Amino acid sequence: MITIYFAAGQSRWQNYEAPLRTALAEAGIIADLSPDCSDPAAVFYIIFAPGGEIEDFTPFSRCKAVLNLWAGVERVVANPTLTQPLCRMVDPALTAGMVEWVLGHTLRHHLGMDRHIINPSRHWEPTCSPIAAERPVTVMGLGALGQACATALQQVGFPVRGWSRTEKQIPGLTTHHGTDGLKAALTDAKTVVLLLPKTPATENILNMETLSFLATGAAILNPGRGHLIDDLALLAALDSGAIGHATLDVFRTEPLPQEHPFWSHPRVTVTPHIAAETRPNSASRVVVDNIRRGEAGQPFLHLVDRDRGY
Ligand code: NDP
Ligand code: OXD
Repeated sequence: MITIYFAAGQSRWQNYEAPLRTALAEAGIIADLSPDCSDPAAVFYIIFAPGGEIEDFTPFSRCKAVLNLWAGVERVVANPTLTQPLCRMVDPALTAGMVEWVLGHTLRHHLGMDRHIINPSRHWEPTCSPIAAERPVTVMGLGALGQACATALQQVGFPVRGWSRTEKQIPGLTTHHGTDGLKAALTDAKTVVLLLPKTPATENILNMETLSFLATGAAILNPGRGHLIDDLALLAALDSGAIGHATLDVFRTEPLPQEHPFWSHPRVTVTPHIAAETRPNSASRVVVDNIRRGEAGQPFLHLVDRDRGY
């Protein structure tokens, strides 16, 4: 019998208890799974989410892994008390959700859908949009989510460039990497999708200079993290028309404060950090697979590199 502490909050427990118990049973793992913990030293695995119960991991002296329900780890990765392996969420359903959000919002801007959806003056003006092949898209971040989105966009017909920290070769995509590759990745892009993690190196990656590399009127989609964009530089670029629209799902402060100019800007769409949710059924199978691996002495999947910060 192994002890698993669900330290991701009571409200999540409602949604996760049944799927986790099912996944454990399917994996043949007999476990004491609970959202309460009276003896931290008895815990073998912690299922974690930011804002949950644990700030100090020190008492969990026999814990084999901390299994984060979020893909992003910036709120736990630098915790100095965390010495156990940290695994992040790579969930097929979360990835599918992100692909759908990115495709949907890319196509909204590409097709100019707003012109017809919001047309109170009943203006009849047939226009012929360029096809996807004429509208280059750049995906910043080619990890689990970025690669899936880039590939889906490419399959729709967009010429897709990707940018990552290390060099990559991905069929159908033009790839760039590192600081030296940033300008080539962004130059003349009509749509930019940000799927980078929050680390010191990615802070303000879209700023006054890098925004100027994009095609005039480009659309920006940010489902990554708020700090990836210099907000003031973006607002200035939107005001001047250099950037046509920004669809933002993540912000430096969440919920986005009521007085923030993004709410009222005509060229900004705010979505409330819903681009891709971790889905309990599939996420439970991911978590349990890592527990199974830990018990079988196999390496954990989706391990976070603490030095890199993601
Ligand atoms: P991954 O860790 O799989 O991928 C991260 C990518 O970013 C990698 O390609 C990595 O490069 C690249 N990268 C990291 N640092 C740099 C850098 N300094 N310069 C260039 N590239 C860099 O993450 P995921 O794809 O799973 O998720 C990405 C982010 O999406 C999460 O961190 C989270 O912030 C956000 N997210 C948002 C959600 C939402 O609902 N809005 C839901 C889930 C996630 P390399 O491959 O070379 O290491
Ligand atoms: C995540 C997120 O990181 O929802 O999983 O942003």
